[in-house]
Amino acid sequence: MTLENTLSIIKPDATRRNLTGAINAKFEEQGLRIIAQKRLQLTRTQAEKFYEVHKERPFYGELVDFMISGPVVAQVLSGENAVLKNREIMGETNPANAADGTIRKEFAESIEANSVHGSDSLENAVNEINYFFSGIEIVG
Ligand code: IDP
Ligand code: MG
Repeated sequence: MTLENTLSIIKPDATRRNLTGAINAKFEEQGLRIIAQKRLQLTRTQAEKFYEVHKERPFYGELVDFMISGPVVAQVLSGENAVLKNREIMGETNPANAADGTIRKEFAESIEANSVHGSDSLENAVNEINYFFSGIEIVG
C-alpha cells in the first residue's frame, strides 16, 4: 500500500456553477480524503507560473485567461495511489473522451473548461502541493 498526496484544483467553470461539493463527493465516495483545501482567486502571474510547462502550447494564453476568470479551489487529496486514482476519478482531458461517472464526463464544459486539475506524477504532485500549501495547512 502506497499512501500518496496529490494536488487537485477545482477550476473556475466548476466554482461558477456551484459544483465544489458535488466534485468533492466524487473524491470522497472513491476513497480520497481532502486533507487541505482553500478557495483562491489566482493572479495572472500565479496562473502563468503554475502552467509554465504548457508555455509553448498554442492554448497557453487562453488557459491562463480561463484559470483567472473566477475563483478556484486548491486541494490536497490523500489516499492509496492518490495520483493515479485522482486521474481516474477526473477522466480524460477532453470530456468527449472521458469515461462515464468521471468528473469531466459529468461536469466539464469543454476540453479547456474541464472542471478539475490533477497532478500527473508523484514528483509533480510534491511540487504542485508546495506551490499552493505550507506544511501547517495540510492536516492528514
Ligand atoms: P490534464 O489537465 O488532463 O493533465 P493537460 O494536457 O496537462 O491536461 O492540459 C492542461 C489543461 O490545459 C487542461 O486541463 C485543459 O484545461 C487545457 N487544455 C488541454 N488541451 C487543450 C486544448 O487542446 N485546447 C484548450 N485547452 C486545453
Ligand atoms: Mg496536466
